[in-house]
Amino acid sequence: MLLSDTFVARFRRNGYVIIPGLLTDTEWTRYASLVRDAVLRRTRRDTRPLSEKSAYEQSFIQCMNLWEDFPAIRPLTFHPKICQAAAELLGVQAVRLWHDQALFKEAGGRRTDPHQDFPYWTMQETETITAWIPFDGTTRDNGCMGYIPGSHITGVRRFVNIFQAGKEDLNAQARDLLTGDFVYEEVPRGSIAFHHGLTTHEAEPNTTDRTRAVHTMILFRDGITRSTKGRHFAVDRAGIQPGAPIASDVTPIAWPLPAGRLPEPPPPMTDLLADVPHQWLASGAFPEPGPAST
Ligand SMILES: O=C(O)CCC(=O)C(=O)O
Repeated sequence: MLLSDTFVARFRRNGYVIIPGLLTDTEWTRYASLVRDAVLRRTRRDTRPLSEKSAYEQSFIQCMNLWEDFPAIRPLTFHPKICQAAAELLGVQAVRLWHDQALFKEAGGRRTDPHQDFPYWTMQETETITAWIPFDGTTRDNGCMGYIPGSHITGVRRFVNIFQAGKEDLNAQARDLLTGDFVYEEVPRGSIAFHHGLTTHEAEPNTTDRTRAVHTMILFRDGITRSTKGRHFAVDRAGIQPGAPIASDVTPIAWPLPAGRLPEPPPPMTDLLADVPHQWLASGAFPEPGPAST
């Protein structure tokens, strides 16, 4: 075991936990720079100021599946210690990657609205976890997360359409999720916050003059099956049918991996481009075809 029983018990009780020391200082610095560069590259054609973006985009810039077109980020997304920690917190033998994503809350960026993650995913079973890596740490001022402790085990599940923030009454949608008070967790640089897919969470606005840079990986128990409803590129790209185990090169095993072997990415998503929700495109979920860049 990599983690102490205390961390595991805290995660199982609260639905989130903050763990120090999974990356070396050298790794931390290197990946911070690589992820920042990748986000700059993905967003280089978007010159809009924050005020012209949608309310959703004002919560964060979202760049998904960086592991596919930025090979230098792959060792972070499939980092053996982070992925092993995720498996231990869930109490499972193996985890797969659903997708990775950078979530950059720009200076002046608004609150991330309260939500659970799991309703966005087309999975039947719920052993899911996000590793949330804030490269400069997070504070109440720059967009730290707030979690409702124990909300992952209340049995409540609710889809909150944060993509339509500003257009829909998200407070009404989220009402059932507010089963307790949010606990805001400042995460020191060097620590990683993990939360369960059913944990209700939000993030504070960024009132500083610096972007809050975060990379995340969403991991799920190997063996979880596709739900009967909904679409998501993580299953549609590989033609996974409802009820079938979610297992393909789009969602590869993240832990355990043979030492030194990282998954190879699937073919790019261009064939699905005609028919995808706009937020996937806006968020860079569909990398441009062409040579991989680092
Ligand atoms: O980084 C944020 O502002 C929100 C993150 C989040 O909701 C998540 O990782 O599930």
